[in-house]
Formats: sequence, structure tokens, C-alpha cells
Amino acid sequence: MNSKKPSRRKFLASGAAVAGAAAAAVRPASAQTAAPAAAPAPTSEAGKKGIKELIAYGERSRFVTSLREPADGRPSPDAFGLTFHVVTPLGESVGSITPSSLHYVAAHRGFYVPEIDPKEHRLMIHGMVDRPLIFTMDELKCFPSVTRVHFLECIGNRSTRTRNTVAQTHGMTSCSEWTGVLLSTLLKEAGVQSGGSWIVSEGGEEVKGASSVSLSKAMDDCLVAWGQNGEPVRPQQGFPLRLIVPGFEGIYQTKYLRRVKVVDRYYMTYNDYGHLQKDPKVVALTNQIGPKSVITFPAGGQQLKGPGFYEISGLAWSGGGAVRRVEVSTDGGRMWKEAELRTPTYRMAHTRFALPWTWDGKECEILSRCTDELGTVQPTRAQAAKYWNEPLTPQFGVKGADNTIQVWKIASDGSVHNGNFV
Ligand SMILES: Nc1nc2c(c(=O)[nH]1)N[C@H]1C(S)=C(S)[C@@H](COP(=O)(O)O)O[C@H]1N2
Ligand SMILES: [Mo]
Repeated sequence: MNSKKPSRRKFLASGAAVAGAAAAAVRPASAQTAAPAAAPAPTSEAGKKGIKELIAYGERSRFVTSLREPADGRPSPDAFGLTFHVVTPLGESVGSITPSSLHYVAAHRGFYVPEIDPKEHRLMIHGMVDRPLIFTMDELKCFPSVTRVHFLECIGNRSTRTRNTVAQTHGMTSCSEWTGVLLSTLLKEAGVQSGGSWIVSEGGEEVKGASSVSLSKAMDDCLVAWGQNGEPVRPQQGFPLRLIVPGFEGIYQTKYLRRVKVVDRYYMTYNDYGHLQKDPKVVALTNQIGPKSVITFPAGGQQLKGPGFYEISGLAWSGGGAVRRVEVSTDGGRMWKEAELRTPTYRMAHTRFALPWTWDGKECEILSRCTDELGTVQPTRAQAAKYWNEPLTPQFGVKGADNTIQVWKIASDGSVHNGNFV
């Protein structure tokens, strides 16, 4: 693990200051006439479900209401009645693991989940191998397994002028603990022949999700996963088996995985069209996600109650490895403060950061900047425009993966807005 530990003394000092600030904002208990009475436990909802059902599989409190929603960008459902992208409600997220039930969903052929009986499911490894192999789920689970925390992110995840909430600007990324067997273990079992340099992975739908990944990545850290956050991979995430290609664009991470073919060239599959654009720079950019971060509170669409103490909180991640540090600015990017990393900094995983802050009630711009273990720093929109040699207008859109810094503008009435396009 690569977490950078702030010095204990520094931490204690800032902790004490924070405790003071927070205490000032909280009404002391002695000021109340009596301790609040414990609310009577309502039984109605729970009562409707049989006790057996409630015992068998837990549900969240009926007071917790965060929900996924269709991504903005194309009508959803569209003219064919299909919903393509569904976003995670990042504005209400805590910690770094996305509940499986709130994981974003991207489906090429609409919000469609093939129903696959794991007993019938097979994974075939073939192509340029010495021993083509077909595995049942039980056979796969006989191999030594690994469990790793990794994010997924869709290439479409970006802030646009029409998007105002952090769910809409950044909700096409989620983070889970995945369990499975390393793809390298299976490829070694099959014996890759010399000349094999790419793999093509295929999913089990009518229109096969398929993606080309270089053999070096396949042999490095790719995971054939059957477990997600302590239970089988969810149907919308690819039950019973999916490929995890850590740090790469979501589209490489084939759900309903049924076939891995070792080949000697980049294949032009249904999924790969987007990677082969005229500009070679785009091709180079669109597999590994750059260092990225976003403040999830206070974020677009949220409302501050008034001047006073707040904890700025957000998520940072990078396809290049672990998050090394996150800086936060509350004055539009002039001054930066180092945020605390609040969760383990796993490689290619979401990391929660936070910074205590007292808002003076004036209009301001807050933003975060991630640096990963390679030392790569998250760019501004201005830097991205310069890179693409385009003028920085509100219309400017980053080509390929957009990992630019998100600016949230806080108005004097405490409302928070997308500050990227002003
Ligand atoms: N079989 C299959 N695999 C797929 C897809 C799909 O539609 N079918 N969508 C891809 C895309 S575009 C992304 S961004 C990720 C999304 O994974 P998720 O739906 O589990 O979030 O899966 C990828 N793998
Ligand atoms: Mo995607």
C-alpha cells in the first residue's frame, strides 16, 4: 500500500481545530430542555415483508433514498425504448466502496441483462494457445483466487454544460471489491504460443460485447471475477463472470465473459470502433484512465445551509496506480491545501479524501486535484484545451477520456453549481 501518512502531530493539531469548529456549530445538549425521546420504532414497512424474507436478505432503511438514475446525454429510454447508461448517486456516497445495488451500469444494447445459469456457463480460452480449455464456474473456483478493490469508469463519464449534479458529471464510475482468478493463471494453464500479442474477450449477449487488450496487460493484473463486494457479481455487472482490466476504460471490462481468444493483432470488434479514431493521440489516450478526482460534497445541486464549518469530501482515482495525494482549493485554484486520504490507497481504486473548511458565506469556487503514484497530475480544462490545440470555450470537449478538474461554484445563497463552463 502506498498511502502517505500525514505527521501525527500535524494531524492532532488540525483535529483539535476541527473539533472546535464543529463543536461551535452544534447545539449543546444542555441547551435542550430534555433529551430527545427515542422515536417509536415504526414496524409498518418491515411488517409487510415476511420475517423470513427480512432475515434472509437485508434491506436498507426506508429513510435512505439515494437512487441511480439514467445518465444525461441521450434520451433515456431512447427512440428504441433502450436505456444505455445509469449513474451512481455519488453526491450521497460515503467511503470508497460503491454498494453493488448502486453500481453504475453501461449496456451497449440497452438496459438488458442476460439471465445466465451459472451451472450452464462456460469460459473458453482458445486461439494461439497450446491447450484450448473450457472451464465451468466450479472449475474456475478451484484456482487460487485473488480479491482486489478496483474502480470501473466509462469513457462517457464527463462534465458537460447540461450536467449540474456530481451524479451526472461523474457518476459513471464506481468501485467494488472484486474476487476471481487472475487471467494470467488461466492463460498460463492454456500456454500462450509465441506470436500471441493480444487477447479478445467476449461477452454472452446477442451482440457480443468484445474488446481487444494487449497480452502484456492480460498477463499483468486482469481478473476473471465472480465475486463483488462479498457476494456473486450482480447481474447488471456481468453475472456470473466478468473481466476486470484494472485502470482501463470500462468498455474493456467484458461482462458475461464467455470467451478469451489469444490473437496476434488488435482486433476490430464491436467495442473497439471507438478506440480507432483518426487522431492517433486519441487511440493512445483511450485505454488507461488518467488521475482524476471530484468533490462529492459540496457538489452541484447541493445546498449549504449558511456560513460555517463543513468538511469538503470527494473521491480520487487513477488508472496509473494508487492515489498519492489530493489537493483542494477553495479559491478557484489560486491556493491549494493537501487533503487527508481517508481510505486505503489501493491501486486503481477510489480513494476518499476530505478537508475541513469554514465557509465565509461569499461566492467561491472549490476544486480538487489528484496526483497518482506515477507523479501524473490531474489537468485543468485549460491544460486539456492547450494539449488539443483548441480554444478554451464552454463548448470545448476533451477527446477520449476526460480526467480534467471539476470546478464547483458556490453562490452566496449556498447553492452549488457546475463551474466548468462559465
Ligand atoms: N458484455 C458486455 N460487457 C460490457 C458492456 C456490455 O454492454 N456488455 N459494457 C461495457 C462498458 S461500455 C462499460 S463502461 C462497462 C460497465 O460496467 P458496469 O455496467 O458493470 O458498470 O462494462 C463494459 N462491458
Ligand atoms: Mo462504457
